This record gives sequence, structure tokens and C-alpha cells, in this order.
Amino acid sequence: VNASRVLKSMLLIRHLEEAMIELYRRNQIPGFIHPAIGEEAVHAGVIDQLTLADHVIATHRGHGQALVKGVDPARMMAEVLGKRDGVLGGRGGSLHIGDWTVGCLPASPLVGGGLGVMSGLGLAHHLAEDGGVGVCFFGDGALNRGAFHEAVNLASVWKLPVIYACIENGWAISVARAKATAGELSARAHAYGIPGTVIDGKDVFACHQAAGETIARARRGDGPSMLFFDCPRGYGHEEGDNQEYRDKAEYEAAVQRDPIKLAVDRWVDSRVLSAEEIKALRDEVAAVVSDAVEFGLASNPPESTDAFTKIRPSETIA
Ligand SMILES: Cc1ncc(C[n+]2csc(CCOP(=O)(O)OP(=O)(O)O)c2C)c(N)n1
Ligand SMILES: [Mg+2]
Repeated sequence: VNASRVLKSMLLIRHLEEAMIELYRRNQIPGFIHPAIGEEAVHAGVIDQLTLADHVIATHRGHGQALVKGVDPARMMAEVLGKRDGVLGGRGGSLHIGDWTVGCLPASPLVGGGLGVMSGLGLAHHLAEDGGVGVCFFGDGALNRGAFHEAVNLASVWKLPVIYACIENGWAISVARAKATAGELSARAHAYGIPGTVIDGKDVFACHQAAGETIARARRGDGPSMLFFDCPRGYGHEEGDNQEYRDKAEYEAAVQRDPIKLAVDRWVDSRVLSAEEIKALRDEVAAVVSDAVEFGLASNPPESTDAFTKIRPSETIA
């Protein structure tokens, strides 16, 4: 694991989202935001191993996934604020975050909406024989959608280079996983003849290693895999969710294991990073975040006269 690069990714996700939360509370952000606080190790550990030519499709909780894939933080912030300098011209916002030019497809806010799309992209990489892979992130709520079974079944039959990365945070809004999802998680993968492994989603080293193996397998042409990142939700479903439906002790246990703190402690203990190096990374990230906020706030909303442009495949977005 490249410690400074991976830590920088995790810090950037955390602090850019904290800045979004603050702006949201000041009513600056239209719609909803779904922070991924506590999921940073999954995003950083997995996507760190992809190239620009590989693809990711993010979820409704996708800022971190998009940031690590290479979406520009300032243009992401402008997008979330609904401004014309956003990655999608301010038309998509948080729930569609992405940027084709860095291999991050605009997110599907439909639960499980990315699964079929990514199997299609896997087919494109397979037919092009370009060695590229796709990673489809999705939540445990998507495990029970018909689209999940269709997408994974065909990917297995056709040996497509796709990693299905389930972020299992224990909840789908206010529905606990145990109330909605039957059986063992890994059985969902084994049913389609592909590997399915449960990983500690708060441990960036474990995330990195498991993803590395599945990415290598996909690149070799040995087909798809599924990873289940066990990552108890340490935040509300969306900003503003007071989580009245949740048991306090269960919530507190989820918050307790902070992936950033766990990684920092390990790097410091093993002398991979010094306290000074970590401070320098924190300062660097803080500057990127404050520039992103400034850029986003200074940008203007889209022109109404632009509403019917850039809606056809032949027209580039933003
Ligand atoms: C098809 C569909 N049904 C319902 C919703 C409303 N919805 C938004 S997020 C969500 C829960 C998703 O849970 P999960 O997939 O576990 O992801 P998490 O929010 O836990 O990250 C639901 C039901 C939706 N967006 N799409
Ligand atoms: Mg969930």
C-alpha cells in the first residue's frame, strides 16, 4: 500500500464531505447528500489500484468513489452546489456524481442502478480486449433487486472483467439488513459461480489486498468477483437523518472503528509515516478542500437557456 497516497485519498474524502455537510446545513446544497463517513477505506483501498482506463460507477453515496477515481474536488464541489462549473455543468448534483473523462460514470441514484450498466461496460472492455476492468459499487440494499441477479449472472457466463463491490453498512435507509436480506452474503456470489469474500471494510489494508486479487483475476480474463465490505454505518442515511430508528449502542459501535484512525495508528506504529508527514498531508488536503469550497461558491448556476443542450450522446457534457 502506498501509505501517503492512500491516506491522502481517505483524508480528502472525509474532509470534502465534512465541508459539504457544513454547506448543506447552511442550505447551500439543493437536494440530498449521503455522506460516506466511515467508508473511506473501501473507496481508497479499492480504487487506488485502478488505472485511468478502468471504470467505476458510484452509488448515491459516491463522492469518495468519484474522488479516488480522479474527479476534480473543486468541480465536484461546484456540481454538488448545482453550479455551471461542476463536472456535469451543475445538472446532476451529488446523486449523479461522476466524470466520463476519468472513467467515473455518473452515478445512478437508483438502488442497484449501476449493476447492469457496469456489466455492459465489462462487456465493452472484454470485446475491446483492452485489459480494462470495471468496479461497480453498490449497497446491501441492492442485493435484493432483480437487476443484481441479471447483471451478475451474465457477467459470470461471459467472464466479464467486473468487480462487484458491495458496501455492506447494515442499513438501507431505516431497514436493517437482517430484516430484508436472507442467507449468507457470499452465497449470493457462489450462486453464480464466482468468488465472493467478506472483508473488513474499515481496514484499508484488507480492502486493498482483496481488491488487488480480484482486479488481477479480472485482468487475466478469469471473470468477475464479488467483494462484501463489512462497514457498519457510522452516520445517518442522508445528512439530516436523526436515526431515531436505530439502537444507540449499535450506532456507537459502528462509529467507534474509524478507518482513518486505524490506518494512521498502524502507519505510525510501524514507522511507515511520521507525525510530520501526516500533518503535511492533512495541511495539503485542507488547502484542497478550502479551494474547492471557494471555487464552488464563486461559480454561477447554469443558464436556463442551456437546459436543452448537452443532452444527446453526441454532445459532450460540461
Ligand atoms: C430503486 C430504488 N428504490 C428505492 C430508492 C430509495 N432509496 C435511496 S437510498 C436507499 C437505500 C439504499 O441502501 P443501500 O443499497 O444499502 O445503500 P446505503 O444507503 O446503505 O449506502 C433507498 C431505498 C431508490 N433510490 N431506488
Ligand atoms: Mg446499506
